[in-house]
Amino acid sequence: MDKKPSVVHDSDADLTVGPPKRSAAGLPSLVDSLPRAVSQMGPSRTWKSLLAMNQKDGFDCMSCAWPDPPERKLAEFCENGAKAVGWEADPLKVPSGFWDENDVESLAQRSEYWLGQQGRLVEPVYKPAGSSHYRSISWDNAFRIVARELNALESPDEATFYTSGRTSNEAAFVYQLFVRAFGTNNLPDCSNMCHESTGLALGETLGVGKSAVSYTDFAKADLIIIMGQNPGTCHPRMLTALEEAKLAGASIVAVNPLPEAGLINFKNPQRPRGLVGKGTDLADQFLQIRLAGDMALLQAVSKRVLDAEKAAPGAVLDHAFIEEHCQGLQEFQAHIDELDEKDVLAATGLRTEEIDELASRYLRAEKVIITWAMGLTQHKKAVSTIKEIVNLLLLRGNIGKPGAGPSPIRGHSNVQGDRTMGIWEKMPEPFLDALQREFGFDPPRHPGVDSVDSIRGMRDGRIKVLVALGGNLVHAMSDTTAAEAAVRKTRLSVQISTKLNRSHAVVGEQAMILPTMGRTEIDRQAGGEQFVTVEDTVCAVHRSAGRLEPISDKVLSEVAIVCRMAATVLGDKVPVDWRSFEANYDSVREHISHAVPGFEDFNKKARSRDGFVLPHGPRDERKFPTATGKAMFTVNDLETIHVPEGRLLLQTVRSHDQFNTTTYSMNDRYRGVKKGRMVLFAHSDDLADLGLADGGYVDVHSEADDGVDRVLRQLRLIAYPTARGCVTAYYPEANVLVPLDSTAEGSNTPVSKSVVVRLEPAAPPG
Ligand SMILES: Nc1nc2c(c(=O)[nH]1)N[C@H]1C(S)=C(S)[C@@H](COP(=O)(O)OP(=O)(O)OC[C@H]3O[C@@H](n4cnc5c(=O)[nH]c(N)nc54)[C@H](O)[C@@H]3O)O[C@H]1N2
Ligand SMILES: Nc1nc2c(c(=O)[nH]1)N[C@H]1C(S)=C(S)[C@@H](COP(=O)(O)OP(=O)(O)OC[C@H]3O[C@@H](n4cnc5c(=O)[nH]c(N)nc54)[C@H](O)[C@@H]3O)O[C@H]1N2
Ligand code: SF4
Ligand SMILES: [Mo]
Repeated sequence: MDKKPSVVHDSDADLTVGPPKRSAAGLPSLVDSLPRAVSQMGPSRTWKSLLAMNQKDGFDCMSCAWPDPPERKLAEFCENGAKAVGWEADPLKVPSGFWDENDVESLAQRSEYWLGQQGRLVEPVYKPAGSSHYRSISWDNAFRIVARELNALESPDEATFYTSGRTSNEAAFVYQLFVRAFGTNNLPDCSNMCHESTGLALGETLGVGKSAVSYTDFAKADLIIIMGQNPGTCHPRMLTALEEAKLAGASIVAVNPLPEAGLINFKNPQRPRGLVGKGTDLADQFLQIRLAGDMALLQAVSKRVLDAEKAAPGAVLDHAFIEEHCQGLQEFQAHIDELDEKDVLAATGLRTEEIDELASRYLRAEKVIITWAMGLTQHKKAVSTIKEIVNLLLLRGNIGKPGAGPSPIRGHSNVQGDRTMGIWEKMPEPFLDALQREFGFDPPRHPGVDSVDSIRGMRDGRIKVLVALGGNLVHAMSDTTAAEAAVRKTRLSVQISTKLNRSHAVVGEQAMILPTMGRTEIDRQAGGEQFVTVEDTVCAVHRSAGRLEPISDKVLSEVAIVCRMAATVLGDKVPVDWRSFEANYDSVREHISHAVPGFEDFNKKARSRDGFVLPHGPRDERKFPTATGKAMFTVNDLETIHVPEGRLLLQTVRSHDQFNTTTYSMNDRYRGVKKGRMVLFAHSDDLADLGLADGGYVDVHSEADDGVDRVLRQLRLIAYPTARGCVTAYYPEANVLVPLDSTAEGSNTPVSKSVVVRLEPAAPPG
């Protein structure tokens, strides 16, 4: 077993627990975000950055992938966007003496919060083999070491190149080009742990793995169903779009084990009434579903729709649409006919009347949007569940018309764009062909490894070098203990980062940190000031240009780092002019415009104030680029998780004051928790059944069949209005409980939202 220190958590000595909130945003969000930003950045940086955020000539919010509305207000950001800017634009720098004072092992004993508070990284540092400390190094020497290690590998597949979804299109494109020219498709990304299940399910059934709606569709919908998503915290400005939809007559249904504040009521801080008034009640119906019950629910609603058609033939299904555009209805119908309502009620924990009500809302609506996020994608049957969303929508032609369609809501601000640019371990042949045409080298054709398989490869000694363009792989990954042991086995780990995190403390034999500029900063290169572009969750691409002076003249942009690394590693192996890419990002965009469909005239379109929307066959013309050319109904076998007596199902979620592995503060205002994260939300009746009490402490053991006892110790119990049988803890702390081999069928995404656990009483910490 690994003897190194395990993840350290901040003290919960001052933890307080109050009732959960019903409303999201309003005055508290402004009170919370602005003074915090001012104290972090100072007033001038705060206004310079916040007023430029999400404006047509400013920079794109680096927090989530929610789109900008067509018409912008003076202040077009939310509380959590302000927190993200404050975190990045913090003028504090990691001082040069820091590396002597803190060896790598001591950094591994610091919490994620502490690491993030040390300020911006401003110089490249390197830890040689056998040394306990990082030390300052020149950029040139840093790239030489990377080149030495990469070129010493027996095969390019012995290296893996991770990307987190904040990276711009331009940086992502040059990065994948470098990696493929080096000779591997090992391009795992955070999406492997995020919306991979979505891409696969939508790709197979509709031919395009992206949202089939536009921003303006929300206000045109009759019904919006929000499944497995917490927009009040994770996509706060989506609540504005939902409020607009609601005021235009839409009804809204929330499907979630937790009564998340934003789903129930929204006080729009952009409206005077929203600041002090009652707000808008958003959800017309709240289905408090059991974890992983959505597939059963969706099948049950489809069954009701099909039964209604039987009762009134010709009057319920959209026959014209199905005949012209779809395939597989009969098989689907035959399968759904067999659905047993008892299984549905057991899997969902819902009452028949609740499902009837949702079905009748669906039947009354002409235009339906279904949105989802991690509550659907991080389950064993995630891909099948999302295919059931497609089945339900296809029945009544709810795609390719205004106000209707499936709409996955993506996480990181440019995670979707990174994929479009080729960050994927299995990009399709036409993309690789285009690279070959454009750059004159033959990219490798065999698929690479994803995030989970990268960890397996490092664990088994097959992968010896890890390069990460952003992110915090060891702490975002499932099975923290296994992931950390794996990374520690590498020869070299390289992190390109803005701020410190656990992936700088849990490293290979040699380690390197390369500091980079963030979105808020002005990017000056030999060819003048540069801008980058990003793609949001509804396929809109637009430019982003920072307004603040860079934190230090020693940091480089991501594009510059990747280009210099590529030039040093590859020499003249491929005919690519990396220097011209770095000097002027127009030259990168010029290549993108030839290689990536939808980006023709990219340099011109990127300069238009409104940006542009990528083509999407199903959305625009009901054209489905699937294997059959039709939208596919699919047959998916229902499988309900067996939870043994006395056990519970655990999900891991984000608090209101974190961004993934970054902790902004120890609070989770909407859920009533202050100054602590080591908590477990559980239903009071489940606690009573187990002989446990609110305020008590438990050790949480996950029950996997590989015989490993994975445990998270001393969580404080909070009696909470969650679905019965379901408990909730915070990510990333609870990642220790998710076995590496527990992944979604097809997408290999860690199953972070349904882990069978056992609770054992424990002493309070301290
Ligand atoms: N402030 C902030 N914003 C963020 C992030 C952040 O960390 N902080 N992260 C970004 C990223 S990368 C992503 S991917 C998104 C994540 O956005 P979300 O997916 O909204 O985030 P989670 O906290 O994982 O919340 C999952 C939600 O799904 C519900 N849920 C869990 N399991 C089930 C289930 O089986 N069925 C149903 N119906 N519901 C379920 C949970 O109760 C919870 O409300 O947010 C992005 N935006
Ligand atoms: N148990 C559990 N595990 C999960 C999830 C879950 O819900 N539950 N969610 C999964 C999901 S949806 C995701 S997306 C992943 C997230 O996985 P990652 O994307 O790997 O993690 P982040 O915490 O977003 O990465 C934060 C780090 O990125 C760096 N950074 C910030 N801005 C920039 C920048 O502009 N450039 C560069 N180069 N670096 C920057 C900073 O150093 C920061 O510490 O985690 C996954 N893991
Ligand atoms: S909704 Fe998302 S992208 Fe928009 S300002 Fe808030 S955090 Fe940023
Ligand atoms: Mo994500």
